[in-house]
Amino acid sequence: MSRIIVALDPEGGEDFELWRRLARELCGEVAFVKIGLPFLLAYGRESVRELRKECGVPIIADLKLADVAHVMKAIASMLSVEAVIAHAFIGKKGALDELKRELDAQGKLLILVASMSHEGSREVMDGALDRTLSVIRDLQPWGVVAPATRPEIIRALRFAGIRQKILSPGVGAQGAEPGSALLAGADYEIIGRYLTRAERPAERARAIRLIHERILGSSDGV
Ligand code: BMP
Repeated sequence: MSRIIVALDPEGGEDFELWRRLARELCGEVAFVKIGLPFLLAYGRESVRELRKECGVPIIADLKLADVAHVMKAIASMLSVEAVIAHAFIGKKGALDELKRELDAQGKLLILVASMSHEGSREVMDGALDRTLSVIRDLQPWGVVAPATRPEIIRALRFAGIRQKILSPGVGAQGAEPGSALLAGADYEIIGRYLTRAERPAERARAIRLIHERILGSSDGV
């Protein structure tokens, strides 16, 4: 089982063929593909279907939803994906509680952002981590996003008893070493540019999987 989630984030002007090729190349090496607003704005909702033709792994829509319930529910139902990321800090009532019910009904997974990989996450979000954790405990999402760039946050979530899958961005281009988030207790490492800009993406993914395997033990079959 791979512990890599590849983030496909166009930065402007790339031909869709690039992502088609990357998906084809990386599909066998990753657990999930993550797309976000850049991908959807560049290529449209239909592109998700095109992506699927290249790659059978589940797709995560990372729109970091942070809105009132009816808007988030509408967005979630328009996306043909297996999982949806929302911000935890918006709270449950009139927002995440209804989104969770809707996603459960649609058979989609909810992933909540607890803390982010950039420095500014310390300014507001990390100060509210205790309250964010109580939202996570109450809602029991499938997964939680916590930064590879600050592994102490991942450890803090595990110490606080969070049993959800932890998905950690910040590996590679943002400075965290491959494997460092898994070492701290995460389940998956979200990796974008370090893979998508590599000369040989599949080769790099295999090298990362070897690191993961060494950390988790080969019995995991990563
Ligand atoms: P990259 O590996 O190229 O830095 O990309 C990181 C990916 O993880 C991007 O898709 C970004 O939206 C996402 N991400 C992040 O970088 N930090 C967070 O705190 C949460 C994220 O979802």
